[in-house]
Amino acid sequence: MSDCIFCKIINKEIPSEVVYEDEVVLAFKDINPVAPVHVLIIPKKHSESLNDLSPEDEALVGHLIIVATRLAKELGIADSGYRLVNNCGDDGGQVVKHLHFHLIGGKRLGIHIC
Ligand code: DGP
Repeated sequence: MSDCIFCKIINKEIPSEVVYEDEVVLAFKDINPVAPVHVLIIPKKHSESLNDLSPEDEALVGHLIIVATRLAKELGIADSGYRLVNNCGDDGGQVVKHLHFHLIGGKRLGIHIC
């Protein structure tokens, strides 16, 4: 989508610190990290949110999560623990309307989820 900031990051029109990339997924450092490790994992195909997914996206979503677990290991937070978060829609706190998962870790996170 032409006005989507994450599509621009995928297309390298906006710079980012990429930590992983393949044909269908991009992972890059969040511009406003809330923890020592804060990476965004996104599908290259534009979907606005989890609400846009269909059964055909099952493998893609599985791949996004497997990439997240691999990155957690590579970034050294797998053993200590981490959070994999999706904000869906306005009430869910989603600001950027391109599906993404936050991989957050490297410190003891608060227990509150709302
Ligand atoms: P969310 O609230 O779930 O939509 O989180 C969006 C995240 O995207 C937020 O943590 C900040 C991050 N973000 C927004 N714009 C940019 C950008 O241009 N570059 C990078 N690296 N991250 C961005």
